Amino acid sequence: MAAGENRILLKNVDQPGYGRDIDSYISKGGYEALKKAVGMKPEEICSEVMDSGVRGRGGAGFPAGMKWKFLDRKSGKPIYLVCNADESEPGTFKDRQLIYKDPHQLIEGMMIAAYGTQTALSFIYIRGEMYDGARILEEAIEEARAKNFLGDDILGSGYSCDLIVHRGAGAYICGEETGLIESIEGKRPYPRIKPPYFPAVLGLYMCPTIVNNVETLCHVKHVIERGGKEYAKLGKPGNTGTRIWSVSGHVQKPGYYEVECGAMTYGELINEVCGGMRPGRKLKAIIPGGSSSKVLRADERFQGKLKDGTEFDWGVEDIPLDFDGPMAAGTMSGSGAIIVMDDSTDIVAALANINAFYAHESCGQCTPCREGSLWLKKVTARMVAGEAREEDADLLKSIADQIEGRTICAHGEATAWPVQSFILKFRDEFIDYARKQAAERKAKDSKTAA
Ligand code: L3W
Ligand code: SF4
Repeated sequence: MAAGENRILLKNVDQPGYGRDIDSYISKGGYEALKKAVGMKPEEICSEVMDSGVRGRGGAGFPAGMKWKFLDRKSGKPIYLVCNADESEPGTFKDRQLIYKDPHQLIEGMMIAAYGTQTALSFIYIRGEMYDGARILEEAIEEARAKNFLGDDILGSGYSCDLIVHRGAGAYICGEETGLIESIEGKRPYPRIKPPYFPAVLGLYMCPTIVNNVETLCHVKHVIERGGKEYAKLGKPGNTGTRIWSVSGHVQKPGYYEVECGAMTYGELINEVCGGMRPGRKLKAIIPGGSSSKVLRADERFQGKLKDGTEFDWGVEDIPLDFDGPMAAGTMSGSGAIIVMDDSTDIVAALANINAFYAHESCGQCTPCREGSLWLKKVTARMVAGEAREEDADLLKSIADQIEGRTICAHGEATAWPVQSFILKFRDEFIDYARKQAAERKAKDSKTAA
């Protein structure tokens, strides 16, 4: 554990002798929270989660207790619980640590959530590439079933619920909750239009469904163990608990770090926990919350008022490491994936890489996203190939502007925001890129003519 971390979810992983088997887990107090939970009323579980203030760790930061409250319990239809383990946002590698190294923590969190919401059947939707993760979960589920932590009449409570592992086939859009639901139903993962109907009302098989991220469901175990109000003392109001940040890029010690929300800034995480920039290099930019989030320049300043009325005047490195800090700076903490870029970064090439990803992963259902993402990819690929034009910055921005807000799911924004923010913040670099290439071409032509 690095200095500055406060490990709750990752407390046992990476400890010498700690296996991912059920005996290791039980030896550290595993499944005690489930035993406590089944002695409580289901509505008490939901109240504890509400009191904890725990927010979704998948990308949107939506309060988990609120999502559970939205469940349509009067429909008479079965309720489903789905764990979103599709983890595909570029830069994100936290959920897989929890699955590969401590699968029972997730299973316990899910069974508590299932009991609290009176779920009829639960699923873990795991990304297709995580073959080992699916096998590890299957084995852990069998161990848990043998000890009656899931299945029929869980711990003699009279409540029964099974847990099914469903493997995806490697499409990013299956991480979008309604695309994921379509995929479990055996269809192409075309996201559904929401609002008006969110999964909590019409989800899997058109029944009320909760979709929560792996990390969120692991927190549920700790909420019940400590009690919601006690859990809420971790972090700060509105940003409770810990978060696991995936840090990649040009730092000395990239990796996953669990930090109490708001306990440090982005700068402290990068410079102290991650060992700072590579030798001789300076910070150029940060993508603070997965490739879908808006890029921040190292020399930007942000001023304004927080929700509680506090005025702020931050540089990038002063932004609090929580949900609301990045929002105040005009971006988002998303899935907690921090991509650090130093002054050696070719910003056009970085955007070309992002554009190629979103074009490849568009499901193709809506025209602005399908066609627009492809054009963005083509333009930046042409720039990187040596055919950049000065007007490309405006062209890219105009394509992105025509995608944002005009699509069925957030993949449209995820495609548009990186482009808009890269152009807004590094416009000069895009223009210089074209000018430099034009000068090189001219020099080459005169040499050939001579
Ligand atoms: C019932 C209402 N439920 C909202 C629920 C909704 C969902 C959650 C958040 O995008 C972001 C996106 C990616 N009644 C409700 C309601 N809900 N209002 O609350 O909803 P929403 O629409 O704000 O967000 P979303 O569509 O879930 C998620 C970003 O995350 N992202 C991608 C993450 C990728 C991973 C990964 O690889 N692990 O998670 C990255 O930053 O761009 O902005 O459940 O149903 N009135
Ligand atoms: Fe598919 Fe893109 Fe439309 Fe989302 S925005 S539904 S990914 S085409």
